[in-house]
Amino acid sequence: MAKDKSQSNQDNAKKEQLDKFTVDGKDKPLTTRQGLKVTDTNNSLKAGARGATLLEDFLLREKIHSFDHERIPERIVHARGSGAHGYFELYESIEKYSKAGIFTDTSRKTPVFVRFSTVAGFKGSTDLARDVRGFAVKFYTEEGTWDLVGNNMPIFFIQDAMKFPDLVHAVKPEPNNEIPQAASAHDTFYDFVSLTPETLHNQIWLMSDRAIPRSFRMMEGFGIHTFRLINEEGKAHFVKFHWKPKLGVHSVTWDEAVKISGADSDFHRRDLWDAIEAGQFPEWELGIQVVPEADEHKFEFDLLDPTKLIPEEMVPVQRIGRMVLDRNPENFFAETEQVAFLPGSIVPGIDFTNDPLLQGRLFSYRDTQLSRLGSPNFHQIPINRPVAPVHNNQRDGHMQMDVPKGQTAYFPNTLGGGCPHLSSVDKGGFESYQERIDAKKIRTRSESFSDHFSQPALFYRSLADWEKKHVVEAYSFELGKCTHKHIQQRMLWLVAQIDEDLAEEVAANLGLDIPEDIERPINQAIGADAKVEDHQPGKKKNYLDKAPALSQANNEFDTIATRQIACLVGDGFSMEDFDTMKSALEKENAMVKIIAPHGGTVTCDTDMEHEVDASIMTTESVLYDAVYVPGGQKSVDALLKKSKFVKFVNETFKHCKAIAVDNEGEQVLEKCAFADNKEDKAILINGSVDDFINAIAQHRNWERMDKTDNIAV
Ligand code: HDE
Repeated sequence: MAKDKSQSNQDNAKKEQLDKFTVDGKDKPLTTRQGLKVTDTNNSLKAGARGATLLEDFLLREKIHSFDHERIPERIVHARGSGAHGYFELYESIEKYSKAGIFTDTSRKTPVFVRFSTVAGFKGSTDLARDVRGFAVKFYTEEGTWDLVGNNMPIFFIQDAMKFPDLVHAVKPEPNNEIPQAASAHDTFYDFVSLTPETLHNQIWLMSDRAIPRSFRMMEGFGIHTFRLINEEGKAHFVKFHWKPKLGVHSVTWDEAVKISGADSDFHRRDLWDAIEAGQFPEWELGIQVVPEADEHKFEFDLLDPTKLIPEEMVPVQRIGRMVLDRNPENFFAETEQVAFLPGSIVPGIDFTNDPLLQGRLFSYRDTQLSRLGSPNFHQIPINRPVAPVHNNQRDGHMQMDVPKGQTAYFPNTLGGGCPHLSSVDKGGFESYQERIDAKKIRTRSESFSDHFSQPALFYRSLADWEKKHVVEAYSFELGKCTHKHIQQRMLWLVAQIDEDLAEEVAANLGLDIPEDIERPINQAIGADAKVEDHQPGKKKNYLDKAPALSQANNEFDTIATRQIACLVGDGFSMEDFDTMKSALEKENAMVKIIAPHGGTVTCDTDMEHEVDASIMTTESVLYDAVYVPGGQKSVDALLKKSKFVKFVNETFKHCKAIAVDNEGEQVLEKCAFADNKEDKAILINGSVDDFINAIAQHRNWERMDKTDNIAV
């Protein structure tokens, strides 16, 4: 039953709700928190102009007191994040799988708030850390809030919530000196990883380009755990959730990541903000992999094991709807910082499984909000308020914002007319899926969870050569930062179980041998009495030669929308060259930025003034996706006077990006270290604009990679 979308009262239900709490000081007098108008907020009340400040000064005390308490604890993990508002809409009802309104009503535009994050770094750390990215989505549905709190990688490091504090303590800065910040490349992390082979799958993803995305807008998202969808008849299907970005999945190189961290540590945050402000709304499709309950044991891995993915080649991803982010928050703290995601927030039609990691998360998130936001009433903070009505008998606590009416706050009651009343399942009441459980109480790990090598090996096999090279370099960097040889060697042995060639290349870079064998860690942490030999990872299996969907080489390369193109010019540049290129790029929604020897304006050869976006002193090539140098002798002479322009182009080459020059612009290439490499398909000399656009859409020309090692920048 599809109604006209413009009539949907959910269209901006969350926005309308937030608007009621939004405060705007424009054209208003400054007041105290009690509403008293203020005449002076620059000087405290004193006895004489130079004299002692008076305790009486309630204006000073209120201002300072509020300031003293501005900070709240940052998230223990995922502290650094960026958020945006948007909506989700469904293509076609999937009622055969789920009865959730969001999955059956195609007329709805469900409001969402999304927060992307890094995991290990503190709140002020760099966006470009090598790390997993959080991808948390809050759906404000008519039946209650559903939080899909995922990551940009489809698997997790550990299989059981019990190990989460150990994992996080190992990767966070070391406790004695709080070093290093936002980095996994240190001893404690690899000490833990090398003793915990279940981490190896997520670990190799962490070594891949997925860990250094070009943009939040160019990342996939995954719910990771297997969940359940429940239909109207109460029948369940297993499901994995995927987010597929419209702009494709793209990353930067490690050399760029390191340099971006210095040039603009807010790179991802700014990129998301700017794209939305420019009306280039990021978009993802929601995909589901559905497995009938009867097929639960049909796979060579356990569906409940969060260190395993279901290859898309075995169970295809069905794209069922799309999410668009179209509005930046009004206030970072009120919205992005105070948003509280709870994997336990689900709606009828969606349910959990017994994945032991998911089960632990159901407790942790609500718990952590109490210390982070300070009160069980955190759901009343505007960003966290459901758009579905809320009525219950939970009362009081710090910062109660609502004023619950009536004499009763208990159930059952007669004095309150039995209200708020219960709902039957057919009136939308939630009922847990009635899974049959008949088991012994036992503290252990299922044998079916013990295969730790097959999927990391499948992942590595599925990568393109350039991606494999990046993985080798990442392991070499990370393990090279470890200062204990026994940790490096244990890691080399484990990596060799995944792929011997990979381990050999890393070992050569470290100047170490791969040990024949190592003192085996206990695979499954089952206590002091465990026999080491009984708890080793299973033998590597090969149930699929390659899974092409795991490689970034096999994704969308058909758009240059929002790509940043640096146009290097000085006074006197050719307006004809510039204008032709700029209009063609902007037609494809790319962003053309003028980089000049100075700030202010530059004048082209038709005497028109153009606003400079950045002077060469304030910017770096790593912040752009491609470079263009138009003709104009005077302009090129000005560029060649500042060596940073040549460095800029050399670096663009090194990072395998597209380069175009027209007419006199070619003289800049002549000064570059790759001047004898101009045959490259992503270097356009007086070439066609379409070829340049296509080269940018390809993201990088990785065929160039072997020629970049000797470019010293
Ligand atoms: Fe989280 N995680 N996590 N996590 N997680 C938190 O909750 C936790 C896990 C994820 O933008 C915390 O509100 C445990 C997997 C995201 O606000 C905390 C376990 C996945 C975010 C917590 C996991 C995630 C968090 C810290 C193992 C991907 C940021 C602050 C059992 C499916 C949400 C907070 C945001 C945040 C606990 C494992 C994703 C401490 C115990 C697996 C995206 O509660």
